Amino acid sequence: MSLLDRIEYPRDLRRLERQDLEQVVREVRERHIDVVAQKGGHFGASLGVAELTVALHYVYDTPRDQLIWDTGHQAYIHKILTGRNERLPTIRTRHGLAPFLRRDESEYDAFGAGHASTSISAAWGMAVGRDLNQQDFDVVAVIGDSAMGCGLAYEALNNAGHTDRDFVVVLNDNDMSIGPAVGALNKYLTGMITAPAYNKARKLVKEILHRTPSALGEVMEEVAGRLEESVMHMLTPGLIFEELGFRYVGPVDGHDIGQLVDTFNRVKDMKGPILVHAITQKGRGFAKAEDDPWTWHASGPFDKVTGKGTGGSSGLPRYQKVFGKGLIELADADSRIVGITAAMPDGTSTDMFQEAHPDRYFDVGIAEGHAVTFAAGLATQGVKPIVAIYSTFLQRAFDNIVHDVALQGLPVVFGMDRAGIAGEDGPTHHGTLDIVYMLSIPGMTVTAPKDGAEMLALLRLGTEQNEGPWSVRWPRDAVPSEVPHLSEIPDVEPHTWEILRNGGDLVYLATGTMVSTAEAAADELLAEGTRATVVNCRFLKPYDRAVFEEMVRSHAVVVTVEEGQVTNGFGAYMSREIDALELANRPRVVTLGIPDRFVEHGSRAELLEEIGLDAPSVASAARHALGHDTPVASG
Ligand SMILES: Cc1ncc(C[n+]2csc(CCOP(=O)(O)OP(=O)(O)O)c2C)c(N)n1
Repeated sequence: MSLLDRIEYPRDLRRLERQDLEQVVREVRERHIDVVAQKGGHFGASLGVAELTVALHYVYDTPRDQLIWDTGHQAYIHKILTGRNERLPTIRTRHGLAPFLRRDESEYDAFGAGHASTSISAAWGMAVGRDLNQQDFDVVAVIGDSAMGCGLAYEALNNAGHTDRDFVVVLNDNDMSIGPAVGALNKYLTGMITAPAYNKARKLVKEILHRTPSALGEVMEEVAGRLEESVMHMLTPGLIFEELGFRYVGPVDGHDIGQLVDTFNRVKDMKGPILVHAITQKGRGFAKAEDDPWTWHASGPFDKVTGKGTGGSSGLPRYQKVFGKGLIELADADSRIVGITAAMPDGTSTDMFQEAHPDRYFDVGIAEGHAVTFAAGLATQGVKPIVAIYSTFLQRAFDNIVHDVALQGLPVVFGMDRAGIAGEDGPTHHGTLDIVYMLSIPGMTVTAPKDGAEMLALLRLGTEQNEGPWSVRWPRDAVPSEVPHLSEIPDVEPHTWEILRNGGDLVYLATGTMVSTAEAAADELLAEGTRATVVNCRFLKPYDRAVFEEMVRSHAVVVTVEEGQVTNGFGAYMSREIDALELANRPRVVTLGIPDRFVEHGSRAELLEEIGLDAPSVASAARHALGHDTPVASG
């Protein structure tokens, strides 16, 4: 029987002897590798924190002590040790374990996660709440070095430092984001630790201080120890945290389970805000991931021996790749174009652009708000920034878009990837709100292409105009048809819609991905003798006034379809515009979109069907509006 078989919850782990922990670490790593090899999922980060996870649950009395993991992509081993080992293979599948952390999934998930850099703020709130409630437990946040580069983390450190509240932050420093870690903090942390001068100095201090004859006894040993700690603080990366009012502990070897257990036991007895700096290696224990942690941040199913992917892929490229290639083509043609990403070079395919135009590529780290205001600054200088950020992460930058870009009428182009249902990554990653928030901003041009070629045409048009901000959204999906080279893609006339077919019984005003869905629904209806008009509403705002009026005046039923929140979305906007026409015969308006609730994780197809955005549901909504519902057979 393996040790892991005896561990269902951390209390079982805490019953083991210290010398057993190394074996536990080996077994949880093996389990994690097995499951991700079979099912796919986030990979390298959990391998890197295997020792940390075991040590934290061993030393701290979880769930009474609150453990807050930042982002949650590194929490597979935490899930293994907290009652979810058996269900781990269901992770990221519909009705299975959540991809990240959720308070309603386990009492061991002290705080929900999915977006980066929230852990210190949340943990600080918990520590203050604990003190207000006069309770007594430990609060420990674990944050990666890239997440530590986000402004939110510093707002929290700034708030928490120089207080006397007990509170621990563990900095998991693996020198990686999803791709290479960027920025000055990263250089500072790794520069200090890897500099030969630092290691030499550290050795020297140790030697000098401990050379004192042991005859002087334990007192001198202790004094020497303390002196060593103080001198080290001046030499280690701890200085920055010490200045912020944290007691710095480290750097500790994050793969030495004994050292980690000792450190956390010591930290448990210390008072005030403490920062433990653990050095780890992303992908640890799986050679291919150690060698190439970027590729192995997340993976589809793979062969454990060869590392080769075992999942299939469709023939057509993904939108993100079409964007990456198109961005290069746009920049080839216009030297003022630059590309910006916020720590998602491969997720947005801006890594392709980096290779082609390294001097015009900017990875700002996990700093979406900064990315947007930085782009605004560039735009004041006549540079043409294309900011590529996932729809869900751009939520963070709402005020930057409003205050720094739109209010100043600056021509910044926003490329929003993963717009709509993001599939297996679940509610933290679905891009359900961008239509709503972009529509609400005065002066923002809001567009949604029906395919890859139109996406590039809209991006090109965005970079050619000088009037103000411009947004283009695309899904986490393959494009529906081949995409030619940019030079062969016809121009799109500004603010125009495209009538794809004329029916007469009803009109679908469809946006983005929902254009092909509406066409499929129209095919279904046609087979029953119902003729639908389908309009590609690629400009959501400003919209095509002429076609809009023509459609609204000539159809008794208008069905809007969007892959975004239906509350305050495109349909709501159109409905209001229809009201404003004050027609004697106002058409019946049906608005289809993502319902007013958080949608769980699952495949895109499963979820679109669940929320009524698949072709049969879109057809049946029209049928219902026309009063053509087929009677349900009874009996
Ligand atoms: C606000 C936000 N932006 C971007 C991401 C995408 N993302 C997930 S993990 C990650 C890298 C995290 O790096 P680090 O914090 O160092 O943890 P590691 O993976 O190295 O353990 C990024 C950029 C996110 N989850 N949230």
